[in-house]
Amino acid sequence: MKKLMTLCIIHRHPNVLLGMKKRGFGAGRWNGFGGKVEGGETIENAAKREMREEAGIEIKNLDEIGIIEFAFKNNPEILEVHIFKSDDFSGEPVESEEMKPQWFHVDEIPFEEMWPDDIHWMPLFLSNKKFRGRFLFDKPSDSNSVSRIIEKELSEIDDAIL
Ligand code: 8OG
Repeated sequence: MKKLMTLCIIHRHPNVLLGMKKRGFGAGRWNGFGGKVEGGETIENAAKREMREEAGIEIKNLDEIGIIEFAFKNNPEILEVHIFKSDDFSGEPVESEEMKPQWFHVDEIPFEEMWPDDIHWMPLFLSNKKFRGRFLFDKPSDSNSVSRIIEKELSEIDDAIL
């Protein structure tokens, strides 16, 4: 069973826009903005909608940079997360019920307070290299328990085939 998800990070060098997730899956962590793709919606439109809902900004243009599959041990569900980058938006990021946005310098990304896989693919993201990956975690993650990566595959891929 696969669940399609989006994750969008605004990158206006030397800063990136992250949000502190206030509730639900991944609460207590800094992350990009995103969520589930709904029926009848393109993945790109889902990414834009989530940015609007979670940070109050309107994305004009975005690029798909990576696709990562996440799985948790003893759970057949796979989260297929499509990772987008944008520097082209209107409006000012505002706090929503779900996220508290904040700009970070690329040298000060708070990896200790992020999903443990992010430190692996963020360098590719920041240097505009496209990638595909798969991470298996030992257990589902919530704000009270640390989950660890038990399998990791990550490769940079040709621009044309993402
Ligand atoms: O709708 P919901 O709030 O559950 O969406 C979860 C968000 O978290 C969605 O944007 C996808 C994203 N996400 C995962 N796993 C991981 C991960 O390992 N790293 C990062 N950075 N984001 C993730 O679902």
